[in-house]
Amino acid sequence: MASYYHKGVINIRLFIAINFPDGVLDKISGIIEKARENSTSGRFVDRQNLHLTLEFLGKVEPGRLFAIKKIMDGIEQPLFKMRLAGIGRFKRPEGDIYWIGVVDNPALFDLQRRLHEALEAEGFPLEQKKYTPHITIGRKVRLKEGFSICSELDGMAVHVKKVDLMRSELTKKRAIYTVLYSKPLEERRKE
Ligand code: 2AM
Repeated sequence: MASYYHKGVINIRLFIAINFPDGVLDKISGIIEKARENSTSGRFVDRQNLHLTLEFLGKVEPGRLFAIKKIMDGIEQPLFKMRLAGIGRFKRPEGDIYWIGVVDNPALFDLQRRLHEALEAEGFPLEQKKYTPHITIGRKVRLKEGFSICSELDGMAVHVKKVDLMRSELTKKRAIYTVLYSKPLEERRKE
């Protein structure tokens, strides 16, 4: 608890993400359900928590929210299309992490890089690891012998029309994510 407090202010845990339309969430949830039925253990991500993170900010003073919104308002990236890729897995002794990848996409990487640079220039301490776009679907997962998660959405198009500032509250049972602010991406201007 102590780490939430700094000079008497309660910090909030934030990240910036792309959330998905219902059709995409339905498809991913279907994959998760099959995996859940064919697993012996695992913490699978709830439908409403599925997202693609652009930047994880960690604990931030509420007074800094305005600066983040201003940076998001400055995004010049027009709306774009990305495609989902296959299932990835990080092997872990306690059970594996499974995720859905995204087909290499210059608009996505450009958006992420610009956000990252703008947030850093405003003094937000960010992680420096290489950006690997992924949608986590389950953690600590052990699948039944002989079952492997089949993506079914390889190549599925996702139209990215907005970028969301998310609050993350960690409870004992689950994470609760709330959209605090949305920045709509604009139609590409006609020449
Ligand atoms: P993950 O799915 O790979 O765990 C909210 O926690 C989102 O921020 C998740 O998408 C999570 O990615 C991402 N994230 C990135 N770095 C994080 C960190 N150090 N701690 C928690 N979440 C992080």
